[in-house]
Amino acid sequence: MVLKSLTDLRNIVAGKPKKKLVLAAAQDQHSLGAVLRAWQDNIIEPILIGDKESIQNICAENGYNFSGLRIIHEPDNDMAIEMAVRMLSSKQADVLMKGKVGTSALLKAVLNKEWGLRTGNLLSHIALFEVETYHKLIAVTDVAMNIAPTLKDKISIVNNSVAFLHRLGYENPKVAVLGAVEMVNENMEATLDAALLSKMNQRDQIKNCIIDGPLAFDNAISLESAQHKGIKSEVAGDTDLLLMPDIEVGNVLYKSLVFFAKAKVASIILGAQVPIVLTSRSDSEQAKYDSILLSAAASK
Ligand code: COD
Repeated sequence: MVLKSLTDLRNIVAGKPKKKLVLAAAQDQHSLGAVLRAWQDNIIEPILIGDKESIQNICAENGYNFSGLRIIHEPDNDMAIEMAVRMLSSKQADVLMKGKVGTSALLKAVLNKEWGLRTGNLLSHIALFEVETYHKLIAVTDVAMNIAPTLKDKISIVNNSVAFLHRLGYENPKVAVLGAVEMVNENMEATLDAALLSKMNQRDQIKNCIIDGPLAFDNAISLESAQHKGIKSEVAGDTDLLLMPDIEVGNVLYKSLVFFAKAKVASIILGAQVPIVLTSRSDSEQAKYDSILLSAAASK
């Protein structure tokens, strides 16, 4: 099975018990709007931690119905993050979501050695895009957490992503490892890593997926473009997952898809004890809602 649209996630969520989601530093309009909509739609049971008065004011100003909502008053953002993370590490909830705080502040708390949400695995970010010009959803990793992944990190990022896609119903996802060119160039490290990952996949060192690379972006997503260059590949033109060489390339692709191609997106952090919804401030309320849906679909 492959997913064609983000609304397909609803079918996956429909068969699962409702998840408890903790929103840290909840005084953020788009996050609150998305969380309350997901609550209404019976996808999650929210717990809000943050400045109670601001939360209530935002709800009142935007006409959000907040009666019966669980709000824990903690006006200090660092304390709110810590309380939220501790609630998850002590198994009182199922999903963590970032509210009005910086990405790295939340990630540092998640990585806290004493009370964080580490598992011993590398944590990585994955985004699922619905782009009008592509025939199915396309996943992109890592555009937000690992800054300059080594080959070892890339193996973990692929493994995290493939396990996640399996949970969504994919049997053998097709993984394109991106470079600037499709030939191995000893001066371009991304192409060397790509070739090694492909070989490791052929030798069953990385399982349950088909990896090919290096592939330039056009070859990865367009069969015509790959054929034009004479590339023979099971992945080219039918990629399920794009592996980025680093965070800059990933972040620029993410923003280009959203702002130029008007793509819809949902994203989460994988590899921690629980899924983490970590959308950026520029993401729309719809993207936050779809990310909540994705976190519920990804939860066991
Ligand atoms: N998975 C598991 N453990 C990790 C990871 C990871 N991805 N990254 C770091 N750690 C562990 C390290 O092993 C170490 O034990 C500890 O955490 C601290 O590691 P540092 O010193 O390398 O990392 P930090 O704390 O300086 O930074 C970690 C961040 C995740 C905050 C950092 O990598 C970061 O800022 N990433 C980019 C976040 C960002 O700005 N995204 C915005 C794009 S929208």
